[in-house]
Amino acid sequence: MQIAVIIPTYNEKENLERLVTQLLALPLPVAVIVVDDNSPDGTGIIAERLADENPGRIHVVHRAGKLGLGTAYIAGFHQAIALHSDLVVTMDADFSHPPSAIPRMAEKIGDGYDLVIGSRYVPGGQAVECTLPRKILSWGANAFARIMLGLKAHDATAGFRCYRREVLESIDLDQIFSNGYSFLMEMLYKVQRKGWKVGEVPIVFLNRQQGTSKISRNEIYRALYTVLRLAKRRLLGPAE
Ligand SMILES: Nc1nc2c(ncn2[C@@H]2O[C@H](COP(=O)(O)OP(=O)(O)OP(=O)(O)O)[C@@H](O)[C@H]2O)c(=O)[nH]1
Ligand SMILES: [Mg+2]
Repeated sequence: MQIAVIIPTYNEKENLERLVTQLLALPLPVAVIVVDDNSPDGTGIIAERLADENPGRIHVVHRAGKLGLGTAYIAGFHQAIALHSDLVVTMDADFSHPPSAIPRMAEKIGDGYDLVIGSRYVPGGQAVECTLPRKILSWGANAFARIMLGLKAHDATAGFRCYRREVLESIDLDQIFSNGYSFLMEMLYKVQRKGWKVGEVPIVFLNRQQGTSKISRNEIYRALYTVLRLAKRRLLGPAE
C-alpha cells in the first residue's frame, strides 16, 4: 500500500523540512508531494533540496505564483494518481495537522471507509490555541455547510483528509469550480453525492505556530458563496 501525502505550500520555510522529516519517519510507505506556488520565502528551493536528499520519496510541483489552495490540491491529486498511490492524504504545512494521526486514518480506510477526515469535531478531537474568532468562524462555517448541503461529516472544512485513490478518480477534478478554502466543502459534497463512505478520526488541531496565515476575508465570502451555489444546485438543479 503506497500513501501519497500532498502538502500545498506558500511561504512555509519554517515548517516544511521538519514536517517532511516526520512524515518520512512514519511506519508507513509514504511519499510526499509538495505543491509550491513560487513562495517568495524560498520554500520551493527547500522542497527541491529535500527531493534530492530523498530520491523517489519527495515530488515537487512548482507553480508560477499564488494560484490558490484548491487548484494546488488538484495538481497534487493528478500527481498522486500518476504515481498510482493507493491512499492520498492532504494536510497543511503548518503542523495544525499531526502527522502521527495518519496511521489511524489509513487504518480506518482499512475498516471500509473511502474518505477519512482528521476531525476536530468528533469525540476526542479538539482545536487548541485557536483564537475565539477563529473558533467561531470554523464552527459557523461547518454548521452552515452541514445544514445547507446535508453534509454528514462533523468537520466539513478540515484540510486533513485521507482519500482512497478511486474516490479521486471518480470525480472530475478539473470541473471543481471553487478554489481556496471552499474547495474542501465542494470536494466533500461531491464525494458524499457519489455515495462514497466518509469517516472521521479525532485529531488535536494545533493552531499555526510558525509562519503566517493565508486566509483572507475574501476567502470567507467566497466560501459562503460556494455553499449557497451548491445548495441552490442541490435544491433545483440536476443531480450530479
Ligand atoms: N500552493 C499553495 N498553498 C497554499 C495557498 N494558500 C495556502 N496554502 C497552504 O495551505 C495550507 C493552509 O494554509 P494556512 O495559511 O495554514 O491556512 P489556515 O490553516 O486556514 O490558517 P492559519 O493556520 O491561521 O494560518 C498551508 O500549508 C499553506 O501554506 C496557495 O495559494 N497555494
Ligand atoms: Mg493553518
